[in-house]
This record gives sequence, C-alpha cells and structure tokens, in this order.
Amino acid sequence: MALSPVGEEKFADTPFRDDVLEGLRREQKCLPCKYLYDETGSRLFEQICELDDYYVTRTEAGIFGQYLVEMARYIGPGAAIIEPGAGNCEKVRPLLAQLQEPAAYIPIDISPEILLAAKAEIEQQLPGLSVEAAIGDFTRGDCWPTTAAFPCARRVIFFPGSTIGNFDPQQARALLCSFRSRLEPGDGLLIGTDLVKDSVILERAYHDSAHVTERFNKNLLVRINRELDANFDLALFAHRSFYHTLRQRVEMHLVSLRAQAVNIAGQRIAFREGETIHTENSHKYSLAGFSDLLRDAGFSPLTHWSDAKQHYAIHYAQAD
Ligand code: AVJ
Repeated sequence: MALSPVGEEKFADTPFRDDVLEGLRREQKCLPCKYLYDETGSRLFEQICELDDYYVTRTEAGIFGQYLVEMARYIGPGAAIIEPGAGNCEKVRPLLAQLQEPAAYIPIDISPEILLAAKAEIEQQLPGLSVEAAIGDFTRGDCWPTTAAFPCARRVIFFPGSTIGNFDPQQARALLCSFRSRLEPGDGLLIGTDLVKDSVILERAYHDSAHVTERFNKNLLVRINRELDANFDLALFAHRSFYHTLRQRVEMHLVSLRAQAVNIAGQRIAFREGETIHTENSHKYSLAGFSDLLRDAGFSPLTHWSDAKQHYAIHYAQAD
C-alpha cells in the first residue's frame, strides 16, 4: 500500500487509517480485532493454535474427530456446505469426505490467494465435489451466494473455530440473524463455541508461556507502524489478557508502560501511563446461553457435541 509520509497534508484515505485513528481517539482506546489478522498475524495465530496452553483448536479438532459420523447424519445427503471465513478450508475437509453426496462446498473469504489454492486442493482430494469460492468479507452481504444458486437438499453454514467469540453478544446475534437470512427453513448451522470455564485455564490460553500471543497482539502495532507511518515503540507496550467474569470474555489489551505520544499518519495520539488499547474480545458461552442466542436468531438448536471436560462445544441448529 502506498502511503504518504508523516507531515504531508494528504494521506491515503483507507478504512484502516480511519478505523485506527477513530479507535485511538476513544475514551477507552480500541482497535478492530480483524486488523490483527494480516499475513504475519495469521501466521502467528496458526502458531497459537499449536500451543499446549491454547486448548481451543485441539479440543475442537478432537470433537470433530470423535463425532464426524453423527454430524454427517444430521446434515444428511445432498447438502451444500457454506463456510464464511474459510481461509485455507482445512477444518471442513474431513467433514466433506464424510458427507453423503454433498452438492457443493462454498467457502467465503477475503483472501483470494489462500482460498483459490484451497479450492484446487479440495477438488483434487474430492473429485466430483463442486467447490464455488466466493471472495469477500462474509460480514457483508454482497459476496454470499443466493439460496437459489446451488440446487441441493439442504444448505448448511459451517462456522468452526469459535470465531463467533470475537463478536460481542449483540453483534453475534446480528451475525447469526444474517446467517439465518441466507437459509431456508430446515437448513442447518454447524457452529463451534468456546465454553465458560476456570479463569486460570482461560488466562493461560491467552497469555501463553511461549509469548506467541504477545507477539500476535503487538504485531498490530508493527502493522500500524508499517502501513500508517507510525512510530509505536514496541518496548513501551505490554501484552495483557484477562478473563472478565461478568462479560464472559477474555479481553486482550496493549498497555502503555509510560506516558507517551505516538505519531500515526500525521496525527499525534497521547497515552497515559497504564492506559490500554483494547485489541480483541473472545466471548465464552454456556451451553444454555448459546442455545438462547441461536433461538433468538431464528434457529432451533437440535444437538451439540462436547469434550469430556466441557471446554468447547459444536452445535447443530436448524433454521426455523
Ligand atoms: C480466532 C477468535 C477464535 O478468541 O480464541 C486467540 C483469537 N486471540 N488468541 C480466540 C485469539 C488470541 C481466537 N479466535
């Protein structure tokens, strides 16, 4: 991205710049968590998923491994699977292989390179399955295929990884409502959520001993420095994660270690000592709480699968 140097009058009028400056002028400074996932951030997140401290990914994978046959039975034959934010489409592959005569797989993602590479791989692994990649931001409607686009017995939206946890309950409800609007009665939603649990386990998962989450969090400042001509000093910010029991979420922040000012795209942003930038939320659900959310959004929860410790759940719900 071409950007003007600090001091010049005009700056690239990108949404990133506007979002960053707007977020950092708020009373509680905050940045949209989607900006954590640039190329480096996505790579760091993949490393997080392999950490012993981060139970989320392996727990979900274990549940999929154990209950794939049952999940495929709920989905039924001739289904079209739609995956918002599919990325490299890694998680869906065993499921697609298990399904009876799937009609189509429709991954949606903003990164065309990763998506098209995954499409080619899946078409090779599962010959005969039609893969229709849709490029775009799944939170916006314009990239979704219309319900008439793919003749099938049933559409099922696949939303694993506890991605829903990034949204606060109100946004999560709106997102689930938008999912519902893409479906017909009887269609399905297969969705993973992280569950409320002991805060020690949660805090270890988001403040790992290998400091990968710290690098993931601070990479946002690296990105702002690079893309917005900013001068954040990484040594003057610390990674902080904590579980907020009332809000049922892990919050991730960057703490300013002293009073300081940072230049971003020609603007000066002041920090008090101890002031934080809120960078991400990871909401946790109870089984009952998530079922209520599903019902609110026009779904009937039919079943869920969990691990022995009840750390994580995968829900199957049907559109009303
Ligand atoms: C990608 C939202 C599922 O909340 O667990 C992990 C993101 N951030 N460690 C999560 C994340 C720091 C992750 N999700």
